[in-house]
Amino acid sequence: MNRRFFLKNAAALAASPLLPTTTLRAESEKHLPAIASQPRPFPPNFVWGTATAAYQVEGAVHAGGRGLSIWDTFSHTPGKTFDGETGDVADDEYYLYPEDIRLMQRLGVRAFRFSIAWPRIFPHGTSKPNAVDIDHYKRVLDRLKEANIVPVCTLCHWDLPQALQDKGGWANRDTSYAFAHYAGYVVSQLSDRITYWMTMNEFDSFIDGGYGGGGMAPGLDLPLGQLVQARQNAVLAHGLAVQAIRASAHHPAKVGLAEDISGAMPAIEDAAHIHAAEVAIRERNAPYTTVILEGRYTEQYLRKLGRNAPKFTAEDLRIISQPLDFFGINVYTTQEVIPSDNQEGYEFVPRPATYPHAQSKWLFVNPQAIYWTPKLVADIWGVKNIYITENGYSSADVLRADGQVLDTDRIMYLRNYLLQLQRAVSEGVPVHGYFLWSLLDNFEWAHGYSQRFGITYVDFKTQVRTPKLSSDFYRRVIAENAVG
Ligand code: GBH
Repeated sequence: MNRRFFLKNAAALAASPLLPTTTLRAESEKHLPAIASQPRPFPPNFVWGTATAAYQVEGAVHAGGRGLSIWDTFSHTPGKTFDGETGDVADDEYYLYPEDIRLMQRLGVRAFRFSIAWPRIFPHGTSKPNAVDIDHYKRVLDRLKEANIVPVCTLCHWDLPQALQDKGGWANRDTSYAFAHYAGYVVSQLSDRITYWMTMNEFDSFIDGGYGGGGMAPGLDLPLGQLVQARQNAVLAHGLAVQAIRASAHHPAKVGLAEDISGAMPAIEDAAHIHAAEVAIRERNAPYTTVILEGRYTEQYLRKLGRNAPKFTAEDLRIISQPLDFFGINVYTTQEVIPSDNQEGYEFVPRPATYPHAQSKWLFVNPQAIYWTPKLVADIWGVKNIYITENGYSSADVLRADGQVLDTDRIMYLRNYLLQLQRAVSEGVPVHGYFLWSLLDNFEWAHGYSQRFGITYVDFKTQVRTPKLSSDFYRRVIAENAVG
């Protein structure tokens, strides 16, 4: 398209009496190797995928002996979610998974990131596992295998069994051991079908959002000291689960997690700004990524918390910082940093009121997020295997009478983010794959069904799925292994 555009304009210019046409032609030919219109390639083995999570898509909350999770309780509590919406039915994927696997085949994805519902496997939190739903996941995995799609499994995408919440949930250290027990059991049952495992999704979202006054289940607002201990229990659970996965796998297992790094990027790309962003990102992620990758809390984190600092042993830190096979990063947005002569040495720049955002007000659009976040993680911590485990955009999608959803804003977002990802990969940032959030519109937590992240439109009354224009965009990216 760019090439044609260029030629048309070159012709128009050539017709102008003011310019020497011959030179212009020669010049334009020289510049023509239209770099701008050439798709920018990804490496041959780059993994393209899509992502979902159990409570957001499965529905069937009473099928197969499933117990309650904190999201059942929370979404059924008046006033907690948009319009009182719940995940009771969601995308009905518990039953419709063959159809969704066909959607993925149409896209041509190599991998599928999904999560297993903990309350399906341990309906009562601990005690006896429920074999019925192990069989359910075996059927899903066998179907994926037939479709030649590699499963990438998250063990907990926020749906903590309610029975464990009744004993304090993540604020109770016993939950860390219960999680490791669950992880070990699932892996013992499914390691012949799954190689890639992620312990958890986004600590900050379900801990600070769920226990620190945010809008997430279980909807608590604990005193700071207890919140800080819940953070520590969650990273401890991750470390214990990494050990349990490795101990229980009968087949090769690759273990990682999916972390929503709280982003920081240089407002201007010079050495001083980049340094400020490095310092900022390490401190901003002190309770999660930093302690997992460094095996210690930063001095600033401990000093600022004072008497509320986490209680831990040297052994805890060793467990928390188990080496990982890969590091997953969910990238949506970031925040600019400038150097400062304050005590920290950096300052986060407040976003101007005109800063663009998606339908979701928190989702500030900044394509550089997907360049800087993995780059800084690789540079600061020497991480060698990074996957973008989520990236996506919510749009006020409209299903037209002719059956099309023309989500050009989502395409604009994806194209610009993928161009920045290509920039990172071509500079040697070790990102090996990308999982688009999401395969289909789904239950967007406290926002219910009011915010659509899918590249497939879902009519939640009929469960009819309609690929949006962005599906065609992504299909092309995958087919060409390039973005242009
Ligand atoms: C991811 O979170 C989740 O992993 C995924 O389940 C989710 O569907 C997807 O992104 C899209 O949101 O609504 O103002 O209270 C991304 C990080 C953290 C962003 C919590 C929204 C709540 C902000 N999310 N945050 S608000």
